[in-house]
Amino acid sequence: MTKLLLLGGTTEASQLAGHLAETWVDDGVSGDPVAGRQAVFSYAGRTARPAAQPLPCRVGGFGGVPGLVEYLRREGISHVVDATHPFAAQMSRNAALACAGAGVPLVAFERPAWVAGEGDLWTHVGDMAGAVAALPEAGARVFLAIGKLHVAEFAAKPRNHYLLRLVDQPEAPLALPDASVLVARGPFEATEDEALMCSHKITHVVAKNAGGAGAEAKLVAARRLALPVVMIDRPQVPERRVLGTLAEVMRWLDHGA
Ligand code: 3Y8
Ligand code: NAP
Repeated sequence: MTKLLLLGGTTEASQLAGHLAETWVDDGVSGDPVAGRQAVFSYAGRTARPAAQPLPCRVGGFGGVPGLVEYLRREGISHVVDATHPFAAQMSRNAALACAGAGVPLVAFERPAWVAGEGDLWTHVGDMAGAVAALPEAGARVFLAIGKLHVAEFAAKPRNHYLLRLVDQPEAPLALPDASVLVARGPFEATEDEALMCSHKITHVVAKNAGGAGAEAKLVAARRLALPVVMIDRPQVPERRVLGTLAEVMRWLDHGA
């Protein structure tokens, strides 16, 4: 009996959920799930209206490592795929520790990091503080497309203008005195991001090295506009097996390969 916990929140997670919904549910005739194979999709609950998934879905934290161990045991989870974002380091850390503790096999399904190409003007920094330090003291017009979690750190350089792109309308006033907010959900298109950055007279872009296509548009636009990009490198996560394609994940699920 296979019962998969799919830790989601990214394009890869949605891709896998769609594939499992097609191949792990019935043949359309019997109406019963294929004997012995189930999957549950998990969101953290960070956004107001997360995209619907074609699998049974749970939303919210598990309660740290102990909560996740308890969940794995209570729900009889036999496999975990960590398809969270490369910056969801806490979740990945908890999954690695909980699966080791509960003896449940785990793989990460993760896209490779972006690498600077011809014409890219990137400055690599190790974390958000490094990104703030890399910006001018004043006069810059910064495209902050990093979500809302770390916006307050940029208040250390209040004399720049910030364009924020958020998934939901902020509930509280922003910690930045000179900012404008765009509410939009990816994936984004390079031509639209180029037009957006031109209309806002952007001089700098701050990005997480998310990898994948969903957040790449602003990097393509920055290259076309010859704008500098402050690239935040990925946080450290514990050693675990990382698979890069849907086919590899399915081989692992179906044959343990
Ligand atoms: C809640 C689920 C899918 C997944 C789509 C991907 C692509 C579009 C691009 C920019 C960059 C950013 C942000 C981004 C992208 C995909 C993917 C991706 C970046 C949703 C989603 C959830 C989240 C959480 C959200 C964070 C924020 C990060 C916005 C759903 C839409 C900046 C990351 O306002 C907030 O609180 C936003 C929080 C975590 C980063 C942060 O730290 O603030 N993602 N994003 C998931 C959950 O609750 O478990 O609402 O439908 C998913 C997606 N966002 O199914 O197609 O795969 O990366 N998400 C970054 O990459 O830098 C936007 O604006 O250019
Ligand atoms: P995080 O900092 O690594 O996790 C913080 C806590 O949120 C975790 O300890 C866990 O709570 C809970 N959590 C995170 N992901 C979860 C999931 N998929 N299911 C259930 N609980 C989850 O995570 P984050 O960076 O805030 O990301 C939250 C979600 O947004 C993830 O699903 C991630 O894939 C998605 N996302 C994040 C980014 C990003 O830039 N960080 C970008 C795109 C999408 P407990 O400890 O209580 O279990």
